[in-house]
Amino acid sequence: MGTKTSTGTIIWAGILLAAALTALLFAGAGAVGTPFPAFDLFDLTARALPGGLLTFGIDLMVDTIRALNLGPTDDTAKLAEQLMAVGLFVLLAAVSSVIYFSIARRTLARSAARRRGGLLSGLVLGGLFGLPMMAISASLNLTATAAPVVSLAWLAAVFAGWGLAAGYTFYRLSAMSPTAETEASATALNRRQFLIQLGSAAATITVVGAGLGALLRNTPSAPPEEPIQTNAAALPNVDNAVSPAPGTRPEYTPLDQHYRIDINTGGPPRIDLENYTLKITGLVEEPLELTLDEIQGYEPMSQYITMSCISNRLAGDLISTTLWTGTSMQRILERVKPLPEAAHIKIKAADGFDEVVALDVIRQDERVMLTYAWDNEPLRERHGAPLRIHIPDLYGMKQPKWITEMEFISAWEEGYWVRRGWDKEARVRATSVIDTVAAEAAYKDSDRMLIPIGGIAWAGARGIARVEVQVDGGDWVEAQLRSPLSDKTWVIWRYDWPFEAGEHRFAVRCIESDGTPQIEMVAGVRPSGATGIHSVSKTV
Ligand SMILES: Nc1nc2c(c(=O)[nH]1)N[C@H]1C(S)=C(S)[C@@H](COP(=O)(O)O)O[C@H]1N2
Ligand SMILES: [Mo]
Repeated sequence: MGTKTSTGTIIWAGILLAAALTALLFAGAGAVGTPFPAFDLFDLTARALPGGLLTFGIDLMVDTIRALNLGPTDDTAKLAEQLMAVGLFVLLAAVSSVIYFSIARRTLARSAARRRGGLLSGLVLGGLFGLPMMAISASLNLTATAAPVVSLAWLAAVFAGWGLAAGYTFYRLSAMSPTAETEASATALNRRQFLIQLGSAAATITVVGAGLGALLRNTPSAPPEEPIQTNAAALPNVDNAVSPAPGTRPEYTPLDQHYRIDINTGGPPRIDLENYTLKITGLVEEPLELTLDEIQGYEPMSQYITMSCISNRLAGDLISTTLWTGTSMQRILERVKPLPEAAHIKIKAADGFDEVVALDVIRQDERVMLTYAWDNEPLRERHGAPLRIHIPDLYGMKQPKWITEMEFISAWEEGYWVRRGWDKEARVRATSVIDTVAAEAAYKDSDRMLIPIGGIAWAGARGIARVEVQVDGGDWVEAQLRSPLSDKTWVIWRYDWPFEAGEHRFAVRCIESDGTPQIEMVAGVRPSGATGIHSVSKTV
């Protein structure tokens, strides 16, 4: 590359090549299930980052999503994460090739064997960038379905191809550098032609590859085998006299809408369900491996459960309710017989996530449950198939999905998010939310007009005694409560407000079963979960 090849051209070529590389890798992941190193690199980065920085990044993302009203927090955040992963990867590849171009420009430009030198050095670039990426994917990727040799060969070929393309680009750009004034205009034309060719080839690969990858990627999971019951008609409180105010969220979350949060950029870890076993290790009389059939052989128990992410903002959408079915952990304890010195279980998951639960908690509460079904169908992949745990009264961060091993240990340890600065206990904070001020559903009651206001209140397994509503800073008035689906689900409340025209401010608070009032002081989600009073303004 001579003096006429501007830095701008070099950067432009680097970006084009990096985009094509990324799209090819993405297409391979979608078409044949090879690893997508961009996601693996991002997982590596996210896991290595200090907890505070990571939380700051996630917070920023969630706040942006909420501020811009970009849709459900969980899906949008996952998409944002994936776009950031792709951006980081493209950036790294582009920077690598720009560095390569500038080194080659200094060392090779005058060499007579520029073509061979370009291709060889390009191959070296491919190796220097590709080999670490392949190592990261080899050790971190949990989603690839292709055979390891296929993945290896494909990644090696794509990175080598990218390196060769960079080498060839260097050669073409440098070969066309003008050596004398007279050739200047002809070579400039050549260079422009080559750049146009490079641009269109790279753009085609990028668009086709990205499209193909996206198209083939999310093969929808098979329809549920036998949904036993998903309709509200069978819910335990159908006959309750208090009906939700119009616009209140569904009391029983449709499974497709249940929130989903986990640490995996590229999707759930793949688990071979055919050969799955749960390993029980550590301080037990009988270390063993339990098959799914064995676990399902115990008397099943079903519980309606509301679960929330500790990152759920006040009135956020990271909270849902469904029917959980599984085996009480007490049955498992009877089977494996913990040794006297065992005090906790370290629960390990296929994606590297882990948490710890005390044996005392299990002994005192039969409802701690190894869960294999949700909404009367086998647990879905994204929600932790084949096994996850339920521990009453705790935020989702304490409840691993995709469980592979339970190690009985003597001393408490910090779990995945606790090591990253979140609450050690993560007991849920009581919360209450206004879902609707249903002005359009106003109705006449004797001589007054009433407007139904409604929403949810939840205090984990501690239960809700009372919900109160306040209008324009006036007295707190008691709302009606619908009987909840269970003692661990949210309660639907409703207040039919004597209507007055104008703009009004509505606030809600709840009181737990034992009389503890909801914390009114405003706190953000980190480290212990959000608190504060939810209020909305509306002109009616
Ligand atoms: N293995 C594993 N389990 C996990 C997580 C994870 O990242 N990996 N995330 C936890 C968090 S933070 C939450 S809020 C819940 C969410 O469960 P859901 O996605 O099924 O709603 O899963 C928990 N269990
Ligand atoms: Mo969470």
